[in-house]
Amino acid sequence: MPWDKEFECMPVEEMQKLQLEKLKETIAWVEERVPFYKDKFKEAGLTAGDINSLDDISKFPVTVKDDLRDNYPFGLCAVDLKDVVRVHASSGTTGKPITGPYTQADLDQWTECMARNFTAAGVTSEDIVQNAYGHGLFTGGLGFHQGACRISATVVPTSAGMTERQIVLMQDFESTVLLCTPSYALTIAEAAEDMGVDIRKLPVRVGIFGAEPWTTGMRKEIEERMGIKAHEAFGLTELSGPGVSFDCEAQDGLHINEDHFLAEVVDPETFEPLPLGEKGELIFTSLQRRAMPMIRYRTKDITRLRREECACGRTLLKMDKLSGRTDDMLIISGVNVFPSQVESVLLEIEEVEPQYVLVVRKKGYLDHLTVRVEAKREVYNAGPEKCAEVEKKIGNRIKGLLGFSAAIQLMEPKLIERSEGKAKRIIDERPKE
Ligand code: DLL
Repeated sequence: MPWDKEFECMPVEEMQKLQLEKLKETIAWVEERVPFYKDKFKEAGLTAGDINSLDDISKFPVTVKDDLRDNYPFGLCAVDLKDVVRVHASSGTTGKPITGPYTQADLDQWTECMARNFTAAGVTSEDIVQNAYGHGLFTGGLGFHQGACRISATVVPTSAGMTERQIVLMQDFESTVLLCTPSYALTIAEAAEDMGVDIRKLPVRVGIFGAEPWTTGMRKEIEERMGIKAHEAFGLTELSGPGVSFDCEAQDGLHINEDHFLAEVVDPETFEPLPLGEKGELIFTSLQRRAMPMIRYRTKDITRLRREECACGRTLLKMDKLSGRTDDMLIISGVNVFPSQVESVLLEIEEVEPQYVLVVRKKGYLDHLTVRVEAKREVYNAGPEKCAEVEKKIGNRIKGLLGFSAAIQLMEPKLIERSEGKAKRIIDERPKE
C-alpha cells in the first residue's frame, strides 16, 4: 500500500491538471520574488501568463549549476531568510557549494516524499532503521531521518563512517533497514566478512541506497552479499535532496514524485525536448518548493522516462536507473561511454571484486582508459600468469560488448580506496582546459 495513495496512484490526467496549476503558481512565485528569474524570463519574452499547458515549460530558459554558484549563497532565495528554517548544501568538487534553503512547508513536503520512499521499500513502523548516510550539510542523512520519523520507524542515526561500529550496532540493535550509498553498503559488507560476521544471518532485510550511480549488477551483488533487498533513492540538493524518485517492489525504474517535480528529458546538446522513452538529460522544475524553487534545472543525469502501468499500482511516471552523468561521459576510441557500462561488464566477471576505478588520460584528441579492478584473493594469489589471463578476459569482454579497447590492471585486493559516501570511480589525468 503506498504512503499517499491519493497522489501516488492519481489518474494521469488528474495529475497533469494538478501539475499545470502548480507550475503556473511556481513560475509566478519566482517571477515576482527572484530577480534572476524575472530578468531571464523577460529576456526570453515570457511571463507566468505564457504557461497554458505543461509543454509550454519547454519555452522557458534552463537553469544550470553555475547559476546557483553565481548566486551563492541565497541569491535565488524566493523568501525572506527569516522564513528559512534550514539550509543544506552539496560540497561539489570545484568552487562554491550549492545551497538548498527550506521553509517549514518545504521540509514537510520533503519529509512526505521520503515517507513514500520508505513505504515503497516495504519499511514500516516495526523497522529499526540504521541511517549511515552522512548527517550534516549533505541531504542524505537528515532527509532520510525525517522520513523514517514520519513513518514512526525506530531510527539509529549512525551517520557514515566508523565501519566496524556500524556492524556492531547492526548486531546489537538488530537493525532491519540500512541506509547508505551503494558503495558504502559494499564497504560494510566487506568489513563484516573481515570481522567474521555473517551479515546475511543478521535481521537486516532491506537497504535504501542512492546518491551515486550503480548498476543492476551492483544491486544484485549487494543483495547477495548482505542477504537483503536493495531499494533505491534518487534526488539532488537543488531539488531538496533524496525523495525526487524512488523504486517500488517491482524494482524496475524509479517513480518520480510528480506532484512535486515536473520532469523532462532533453537532448543534452540542443536542449530539444525528447519524447517519452528516449534517453537524454533529465531536467526538473519543482512544483511545491517555496524557499528556492528550481525552474528547468539541468541535472546532467542521463536517463529515459516511461509512462506505464506498474505492478505496484502507482501511476507516477518512471525514470530508468541512471546511465550516468554527462560530465562523467568519456570518449574512448571515438565511442561515448559511461563508467556504469564498464561496471556492468566487471560485475559479470567472477574472478574480480566489485571494487574498481577508471583512470582516464588524453592521447591526441581521444580519451584513453585504464580499468583498475581488484582480483579476488585466490585469483591474485594464483600468480601473475593467472592475473594476465583474467586481464585479457576482461579486456576482450569490454571490447566485445562496448566496442572499445581499454587497458586492464588487475590489482591486489584492498588496494582500491573504500568509500563511506559517494565513491570516486574516475581518476582524471587529462590536462585541464
Ligand atoms: O546525492 C541526494 C541523495 C542522497 C540521493 C541520498 C539519494 C540518496 P547531491 O549530493 O546533490 O544529492 O547529488 C546529486 O547524485 O544529480 C546524481 O548524479 C547522483 N545521484 C543521486 N541519486 C542517485 C541514484 C544527493 N539513485 C547527484 N543513482 C545527482 C545515480 C544518483 N545517481
